[in-house]
Amino acid sequence: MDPDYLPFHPSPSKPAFTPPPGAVDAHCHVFGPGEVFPYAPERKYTPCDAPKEALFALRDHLGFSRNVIVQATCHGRDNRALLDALRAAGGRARGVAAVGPEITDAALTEMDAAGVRAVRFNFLKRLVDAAPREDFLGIARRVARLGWHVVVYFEAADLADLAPFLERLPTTVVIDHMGRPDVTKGLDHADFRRFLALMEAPKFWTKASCPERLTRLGPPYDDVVPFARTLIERFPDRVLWGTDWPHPNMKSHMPDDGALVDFIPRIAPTAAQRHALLVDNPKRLYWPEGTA
Ligand code: 0GY
Repeated sequence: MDPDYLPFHPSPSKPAFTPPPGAVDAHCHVFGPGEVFPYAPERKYTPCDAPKEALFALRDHLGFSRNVIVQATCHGRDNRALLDALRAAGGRARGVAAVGPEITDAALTEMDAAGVRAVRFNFLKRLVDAAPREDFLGIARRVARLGWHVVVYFEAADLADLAPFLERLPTTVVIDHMGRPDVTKGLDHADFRRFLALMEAPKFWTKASCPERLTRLGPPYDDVVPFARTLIERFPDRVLWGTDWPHPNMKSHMPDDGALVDFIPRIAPTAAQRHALLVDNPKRLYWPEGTA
């Protein structure tokens, strides 16, 4: 099956910015290879194969130490490619899985042993069919017992409807891609203000990721800088950063991952901010026991 969007960048540049030792790419994916780990029949897009070896090579090329690998919708609730990558990473990757209410406790325990530390609930209508929120709450209560957290993906316009549900979740909640603001509307728009208000509660975290998805101007993503800077300034201890490699569903342009790394000093201008964003924050959430 051919992919239905652009392939990932074949030769990302070496970034000018050197990440601090221990830096974590806290949002990336592995896809397939489809012949070994087939894509979900219910998927809404077919990705290019993006196997673990390519992800680990990119990690090293960009100067990162660790990855948080996030289950994407093209693999549905079949987490085998994710678990395979985690087991191969030698402790240098943690995972965010997608599960349904049918998941057994034994399967959750097995995932925990492989390095899964969270489940992801996806609310993007173009990516998934709607699922009952009570199911999500039940899953969250179960994984809370393992010390896991919840990662959520939604678009800014849906936050008003989702906020009461998010507030009921019993775990830390990490919100993908800054809650996907419409950057043309500016920082003062009601949607972004609502997002900032939600973030005031200490259980909410977010990822200053995906300028390539949020921009209307294209590289070097000037229109996204104020959003990411605002979040990092206001919530320095609760923001993560990730490449989003291999950038599923990118149809306008395919980012150079080296250029994405060079975006970091623009959104986190001080060394202290960058250390929190890239090392301390992800470590607290994904390697609280310490790293080798
Ligand atoms: C992302 C973004 C996207 C895809 C997925 O699970 C997914 O399929 O998250 C998207 O299309 O916006 O976070 O990688």
